[in-house]
Amino acid sequence: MDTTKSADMFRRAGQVMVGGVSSPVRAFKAVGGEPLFIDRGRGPRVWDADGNSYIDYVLSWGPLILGHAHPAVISAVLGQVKKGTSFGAPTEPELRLAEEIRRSMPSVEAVRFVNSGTEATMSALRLARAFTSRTKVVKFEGCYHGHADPFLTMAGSGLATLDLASSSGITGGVLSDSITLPFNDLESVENVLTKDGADVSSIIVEPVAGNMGVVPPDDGFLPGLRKLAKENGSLLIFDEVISGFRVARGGAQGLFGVSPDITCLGKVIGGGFPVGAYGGRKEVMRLVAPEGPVYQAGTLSGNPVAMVAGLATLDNLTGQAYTMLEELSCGLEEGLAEAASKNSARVSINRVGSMLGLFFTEKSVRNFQDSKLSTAASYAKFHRSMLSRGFYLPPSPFETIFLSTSHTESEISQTIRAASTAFKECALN
Ligand code: HOZ
Repeated sequence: MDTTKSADMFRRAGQVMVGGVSSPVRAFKAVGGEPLFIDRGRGPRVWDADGNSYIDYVLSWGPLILGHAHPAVISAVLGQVKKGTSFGAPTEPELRLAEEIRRSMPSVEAVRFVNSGTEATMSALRLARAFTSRTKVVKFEGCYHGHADPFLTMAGSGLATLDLASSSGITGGVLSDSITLPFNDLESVENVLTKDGADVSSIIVEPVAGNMGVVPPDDGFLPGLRKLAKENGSLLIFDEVISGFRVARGGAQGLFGVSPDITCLGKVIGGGFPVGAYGGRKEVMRLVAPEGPVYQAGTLSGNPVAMVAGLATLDNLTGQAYTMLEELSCGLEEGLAEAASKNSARVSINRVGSMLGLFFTEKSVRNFQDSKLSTAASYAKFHRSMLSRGFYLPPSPFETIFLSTSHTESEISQTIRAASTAFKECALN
């Protein structure tokens, strides 16, 4: 496969962009080789700068649940662009998207749009602190809530990929307000609340963890968090930036029947444009300016182009679309498991809807420590082998394999066939 143009551009990018990329995981450090420069995408495929085509399972890290360049999204975006791209004033599309979110997620009685998941979680924590007049936050190892200071310890995604326990540049004071516990371990939450509960403003969790590979909540974990938070007078924050509108129309909270106090959203609700949102009970949200004293603002917040792209995406996420996604994703899970077993590759697969995590360990993965048992070298080898055959997987074992409604059984069976060979290569080493 000729990737000369990507290689040239990566060299040029290295001169003028930090690490040659705009976000660390994209640098391919965990899988070796160099990032591809992507030129275009359509449906389940992307094409790199050299014209090579790949079946895409990154999907812009989750937003593109309808696949690339979906006609309804493109037409909505073009229609809005012709009318104007940003007004810094209220628009009907943001109102309609807020109404749609409210309909799908009844816990979100009022919402505030921002520009990224990071802004959403950072603002949600500020709000929880204001509402409870408490400082500390309980969070979980391997969950990733964007790159605001309080969340950057023992986090998943890029930190896990680069094996960083935390980030430089964060004060000890900030970190001392964050309590990080093992995912799926209710007992540790109970212990912390017994000891420090009076200081705990909130418990934040990815209800389906998607930044340490995919790790579903154990039965009872989310309801347990709900109960403990309530008893302690803390707010429960669901970071549904990845899972919102992805694992079900009502997100993980709809799927598992647990209502948080605050929900953070992003990715799918922007249909491939920069977006974030946080929302929850009116009693909590009315503390946000201009109704209340918690300040938070943004020039491009509720940007109409992102809003119409999100609306077009949600319009196309029918019940049938979710059923189809479930069937396809189940087919991929089963096919990969069978291919691995036939080729003596020791893997464990987690899946919730169209989010799939592939771990090179036999142990079933329930938390960050388990996910770190996945052999990094095997994932890297598997990734390179798949890429060379035209399959674009996340360049880190600590990310999610995503499917879209544009993938079909044909792409799934091609993927399973290629994976079979790739697993064989991994098992030989
Ligand atoms: N926030 C993404 C991980 N869940 C990574 C995005 C990127 O590096 O582009």
